[in-house]
Amino acid sequence: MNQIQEKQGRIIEVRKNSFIIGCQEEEIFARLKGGFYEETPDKLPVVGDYVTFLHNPAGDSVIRSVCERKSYLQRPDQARTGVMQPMAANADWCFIVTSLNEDYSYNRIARYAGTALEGGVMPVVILTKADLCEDAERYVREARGISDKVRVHAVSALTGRGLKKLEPYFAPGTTICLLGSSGAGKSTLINALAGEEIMKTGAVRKSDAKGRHTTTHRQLIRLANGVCIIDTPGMREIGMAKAESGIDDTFSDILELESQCRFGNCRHETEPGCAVKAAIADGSLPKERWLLYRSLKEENRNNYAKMKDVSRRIKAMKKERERME
Ligand SMILES: Nc1nc2c(ncn2[C@@H]2O[C@H](COP(=O)(O)OP(=O)(O)OP(=O)(O)O)[C@@H](O)[C@H]2O)c(=O)[nH]1
Ligand SMILES: [Mg+2]
Repeated sequence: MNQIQEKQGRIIEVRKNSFIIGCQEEEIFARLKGGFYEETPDKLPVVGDYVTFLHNPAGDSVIRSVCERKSYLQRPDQARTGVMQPMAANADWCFIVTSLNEDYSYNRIARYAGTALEGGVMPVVILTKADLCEDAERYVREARGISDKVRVHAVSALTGRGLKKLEPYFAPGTTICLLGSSGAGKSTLINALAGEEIMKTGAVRKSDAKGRHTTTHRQLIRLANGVCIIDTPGMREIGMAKAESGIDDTFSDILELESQCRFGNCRHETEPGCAVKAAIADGSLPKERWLLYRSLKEENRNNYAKMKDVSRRIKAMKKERERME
């Protein structure tokens, strides 16, 4: 009997004009109901979303609504058009995957941490390829200094080093989203943790250790132990926009210092009694950390202003279209 039924499922893949929903053991192709096209991009289903849909065993199933999210990862799109690109919904942990070679960057980890915290996801820095690094512990210490909100682990999928320490994150019902550069070892890590080759992996260039975008789309994988993993294609960069509170959370030590300045509106320039300047002078706040905080906040402000401008223009165009109709 080909009866159409309303069901609930989870988005496991987003394609150009269709979605794949995981529902019990089935994978169901679906499209959006018409009304979605009036919505802003953050209202559209993304990998990890729970949705209600009309299941049509004989044809197209139709997504009717997106359930309330407990977390949402997004970033400004790489073309810098002033719109946000959704990455994943309902993740509990965000594994920030960085390999211990040229890929490692304090600045980039701070950006990912800000993005995760802004989205309501706990950041965990996974320093991969520890077998290629002589002093992995030095990087672990440095990465821990990025924020008291991040946990840090050095691992090697090749030797198995550190993988046991990741087990506590794998409680049944948990969703883990992996973010990082191409070639950082995201898919390899998933395979190592799953104990089987679920994801395709690819070699990195010898000259600069960069990958070649082996994973090409975001995908949710359900492991046998009841854990869901969202693998994502490598990112070249991670810009800051709409991440004000995520940046503040990452750099909460600086916020604490700012609150101790003599003047509430201290610009940390020439004012007397500035706690930030005092901390830089006595070495307790590294100057580079302060400069990074300032530059991320400024980038965030500039991108946000651009975004508001784009949405104003879209609204004006929509109004004009309606007037002409
Ligand atoms: N030596 C060593 N190589 C590793 C390790 N983990 C991954 N690699 C290698 O790094 C290369 C890239 O790994 P992938 O897992 O495809 O990287 P990815 O992050 O999924 O890359 P994209 O899908 O392009 O985003 C592969 O050649 C892996 O074998 C490790 O722990 N040690
Ligand atoms: Mg991959």
